[in-house]
Amino acid sequence: MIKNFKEKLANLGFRLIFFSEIDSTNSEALRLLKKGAKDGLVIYADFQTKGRGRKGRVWLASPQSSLLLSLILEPKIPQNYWGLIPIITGLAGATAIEKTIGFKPGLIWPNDIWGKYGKIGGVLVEGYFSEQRKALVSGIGINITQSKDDFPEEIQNRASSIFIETGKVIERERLLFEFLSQFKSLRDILKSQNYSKIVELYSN
Ligand code: BTX
Repeated sequence: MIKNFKEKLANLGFRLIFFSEIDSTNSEALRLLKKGAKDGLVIYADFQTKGRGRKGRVWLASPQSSLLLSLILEPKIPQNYWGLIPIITGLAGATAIEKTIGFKPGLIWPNDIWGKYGKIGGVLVEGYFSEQRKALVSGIGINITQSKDDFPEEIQNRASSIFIETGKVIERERLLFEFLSQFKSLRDILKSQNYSKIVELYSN
């Protein structure tokens, strides 16, 4: 358990809403944006009944097995650089895994996190554009505790988890905190418009 968790998140510029079950954290983030939710809100869940991947695909994760969250973002950078948001989300995920457990996963462009035994994580970024506001929802799913048998048959040979890769179990809250810390650092680099630094970090 991380001490003063809420306060530490607030220092990073985030507020968190938790759901033990939700259809999809991205869908909830889009609904909350409609109701006026602001930059820095994190929608975090134990379980999704309709977790979404890209292009109408599904994201499958059994209860409490994974890090599942979406960030509401109103990026303060020119809109033609918003395409870097999926990149920094995936990079924050991969770096957080490395910092938490010492295992460095690979990143496959644009937004997949891979280990030796398959895909460990994925990123889904969606836009919210109304007359008044432009915002993004950046969602990430990272498989933490699953064994191969825990995945549905159709993805067993392609899906992996931190446990499968390392044989170790990590505390989800620690990964959550590390992910948000990494995301904040990368976002600060984006804000300073040092775009080449992002490309450099992504390529290493
Ligand atoms: P993607 O379209 O690249 O990957 C989806 C594909 O990956 C599926 O078609 C399936 O083959 C495979 N797959 C499904 N579940 C898993 C899994 N747990 N591990 C490995 N492979 C899997 C990647 O989409 C983007 C995923 C984003 C998920 C997050 S979770 C929090 C947020 N809320 C939400 O609904 N989506 C995002």
